[in-house]
Amino acid sequence: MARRPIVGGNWKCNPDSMSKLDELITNINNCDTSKCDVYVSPSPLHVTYCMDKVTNGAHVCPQNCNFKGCGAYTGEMAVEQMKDLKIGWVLIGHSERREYFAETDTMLAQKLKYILDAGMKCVFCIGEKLPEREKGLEATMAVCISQLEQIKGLLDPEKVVIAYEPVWAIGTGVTATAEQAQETHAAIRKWIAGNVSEECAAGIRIQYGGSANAKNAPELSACPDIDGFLVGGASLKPEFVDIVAAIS
Ligand code: G2H
Repeated sequence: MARRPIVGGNWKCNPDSMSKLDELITNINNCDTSKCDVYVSPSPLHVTYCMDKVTNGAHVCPQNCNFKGCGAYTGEMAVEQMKDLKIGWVLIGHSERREYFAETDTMLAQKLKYILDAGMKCVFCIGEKLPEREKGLEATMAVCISQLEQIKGLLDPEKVVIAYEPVWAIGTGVTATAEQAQETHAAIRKWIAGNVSEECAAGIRIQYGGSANAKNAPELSACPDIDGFLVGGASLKPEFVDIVAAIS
């Protein structure tokens, strides 16, 4: 089954000024979205500004959302608010959210159900840390499976994209080799085939994230089970356009 590639730029808690934000938005608007879905995940403060300024069909995809609707949830963003702003995608489960904000698999399953029930789409991040990677694929997959187990009933290729991001590769400049990434993507897909359905496994898009850049994107994007990238550091640079072009 042909899967349309998808590349996201996760700006994390950047940039530190509106003038730099304008430069980043120009970069997004320079991406060719004709053969590839593109999304950008800005800081919450910048989401509505980006909604107004992104003009090339790229989606604005907040980096997080609440686990239930509007109300007394200080500091949170409800998907009802996002829908009202015509936002269609939200990203959850990033390792930085898991690590620094104590997001658990149970909470993330609750968030994903809430997002999908509201009619929105989701990029759901998973990935192992260095000790598991050093033990090999079986230990790596044990982590990925534990992060997928509670959401397997919610996996729908039309509505959910998985971002496989090995934590040891995030922001370190150490990228998974094409062999490591392909092997893990294929194993995730095989697990979905056995635990959800063959159809879901064939259709669901799995992005690679972790020090992806314009240099390594061509080799990674040639792998049959890699359907795009979730890009952090390199999405803050002009080369993001080249990463999108590499997989288109
Ligand atoms: C992983 C990735 C984007 P980077 O966090 O989500 O960041 O490309 O900087 O490793």
